[in-house]
Amino acid sequence: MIKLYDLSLQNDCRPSPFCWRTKFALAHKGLKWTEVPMGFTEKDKIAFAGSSTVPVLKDGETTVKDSWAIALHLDKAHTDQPLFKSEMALSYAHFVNGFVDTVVQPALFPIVVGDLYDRVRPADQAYFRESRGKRLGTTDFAAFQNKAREKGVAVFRGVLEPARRVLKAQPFLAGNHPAYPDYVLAGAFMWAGIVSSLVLLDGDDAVHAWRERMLDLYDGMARKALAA
Ligand SMILES: N[C@@H](CCC(=O)N[C@@H](CS)C(=O)NCC(=O)O)C(=O)O
Repeated sequence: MIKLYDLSLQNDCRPSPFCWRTKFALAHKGLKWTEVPMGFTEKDKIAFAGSSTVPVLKDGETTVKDSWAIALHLDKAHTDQPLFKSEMALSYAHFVNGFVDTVVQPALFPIVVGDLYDRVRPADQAYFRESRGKRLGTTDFAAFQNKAREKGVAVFRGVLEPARRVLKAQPFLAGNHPAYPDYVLAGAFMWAGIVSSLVLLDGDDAVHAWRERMLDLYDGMARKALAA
């Protein structure tokens, strides 16, 4: 039995980009799992894992925290349908993981932070204001977002250029079939798409067509979450 601890916002919507990496990875491997929703201020639920962030995965007797560590664990513990088919595939995925963590998501955060705050559960708003306010230097997230959007959407599209070049040549970052590099980038789009109606991509962008393919995967798992 696999249990995934996932961040929950208002109406139990689940935008965590890191948890989406894990959900895609589990679906890729054909594994079944149940989810345990957790609010920002319900860290007691994941204290058993020694973690203050999600995803946390409980796989039988094994507990794993951190999305990258979870991906490595899944391939070791469940060898069918590998996420990483070679040492080189693993290295490429690791690179994309770092690229999304340090470039893509930081470009996205300022342009959706106001919308994100609006979706945080009332009980968690003070925590979000305090923690994200420190990071941004303001708690007026709506004004910060408005200002950030003046240039931020173009900046965001710009940072996607390395992915765009690959996706002009092939359907998925991993090649003809999706794998972990795709799940990592798709997680960032799920984060934004679940909390915000901001149009991030032009319709003729190769990244747009790829995102549609990602939304269709695994019986439309991600598309259903966006529509909810
Ligand atoms: N490096 C971690 C990052 C996980 C992370 O930052 N998760 C966010 C949710 S998107 C979280 O749990 N935040 C809790 C908080 O900010 O208090 C991973 O890849 O799992």
